[in-house]
Amino acid sequence: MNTLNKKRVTKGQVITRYGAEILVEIEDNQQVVRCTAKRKLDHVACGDFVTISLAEHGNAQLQSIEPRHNALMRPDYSHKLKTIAANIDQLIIVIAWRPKPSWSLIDRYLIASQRLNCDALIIINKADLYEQYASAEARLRLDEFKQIGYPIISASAGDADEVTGITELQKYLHNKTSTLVGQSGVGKSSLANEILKDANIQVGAISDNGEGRHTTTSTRLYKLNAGGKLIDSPGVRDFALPELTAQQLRAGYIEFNDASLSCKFNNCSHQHEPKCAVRQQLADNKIPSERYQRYLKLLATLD
Ligand SMILES: Nc1nc2c(ncn2[C@@H]2O[C@H](COP(=O)(O)OP(=O)(O)OP(=O)(O)O)[C@@H](O)[C@H]2O)c(=O)[nH]1
Ligand SMILES: [Mg+2]
Ligand SMILES: [Zn+2]
Repeated sequence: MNTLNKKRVTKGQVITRYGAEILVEIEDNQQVVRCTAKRKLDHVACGDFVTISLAEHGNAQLQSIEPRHNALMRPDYSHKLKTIAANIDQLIIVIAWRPKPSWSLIDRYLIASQRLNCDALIIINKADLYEQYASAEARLRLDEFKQIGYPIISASAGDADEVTGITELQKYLHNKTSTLVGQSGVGKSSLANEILKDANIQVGAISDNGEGRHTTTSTRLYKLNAGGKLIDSPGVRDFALPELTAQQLRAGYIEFNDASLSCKFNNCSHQHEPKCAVRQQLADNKIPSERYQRYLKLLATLD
C-alpha cells in the first residue's frame, strides 16, 4: 500500500476562511490546519463543526459539516445569503458614542438574536468620548434597552487612554460562543484584542490584521483561556433580516411579551386591533415609545 496517501479522518471546528482556504482547528490536538472544500460544501463557515481528512502529504480536505444549531446570515454583494458564523450562543452588539449609533440596527440585531435562539448583550464602547458625544437623546435611547432587560456594558479600548469594561464583559463570555457584531469602526476588534490579551497566539493572529486597527475582512473564532469562544466579525453598514415573519418580528421585541398574552387576538400585531394590551402599555408609558415606532416601521416592510 502507498503509505504516502494514507488518510486520517478527524473532527474539528472552522476557525476562519479566506475564500477557498478554510482553517480548521482539530479537536484532538488543537492543531490548526489549512483545508479545502468541494463545491457542495462551499457554504462552510466560521464556527462550523466539521470532519476533515488529513493526508500525510498534501492538502486536508473537508469531508462533511455537522448540522448547525443556528447560523447568523447576511446577504453578500450579490444579495445571496451568506453565513457569517454558525453555532453561536450569544450576540454581542457593539455600538460606540462615535460613530453615532443606529438604534434600528440594534433592534434588528436583537430580533436576530431571538431568531437564533441566543442571548444578546449590548456594549457601548468608546467611553472616553462620552463627555463629547453622549447627547441626552442618545443616553435616553440606550437606556430604553436596559429598561426592557438587556445587559449593557460601558467599555473603552483601542485609542482610549484607559481600557475599561473588559472584566465585566468577561463575565458574560464563560463557556459560550459569543459573536461581536455591529457597525464598522465601533471597536469590535479592539475589544477582542483586550479580551485575548493573555492568549499570545490569538493576539498574534489579530495583530496580523494590524493590531485590530484595520477593518476586519473575515470572521474569525478565538478560544478563550477562561473557557468559551469569541468570534470577531467584519463591521456592517446595514443588517437586513431576510425572510422575517410577522411572528418573528413581534418575538424580537421582548418588552411586548408579557402584555401580548393579554391581547384579545393571540396573533395581534399590536397595530390597530381592538383590546391590544401592548398598546395599552404604551399609553401607560410602560413600553418605550421609540422602540414601538421602530417596530411599526419594520412591520410595514414585511407586507
Ligand atoms: N477613542 C476610542 N477609540 C477606540 C476605542 N475602541 C476602539 N477605538 C478605535 O476605533 C477604531 C476602530 O476600531 P476597530 O476595533 O478596528 O473597530 P471594528 O469594530 O473592529 O471595525 P471593523 O473591523 O471595520 O468592523 C480604531 O482606530 C480603534 O483604535 C475606544 O474605546 N475609544
Ligand atoms: Mg474589526
Ligand atoms: Zn396587541
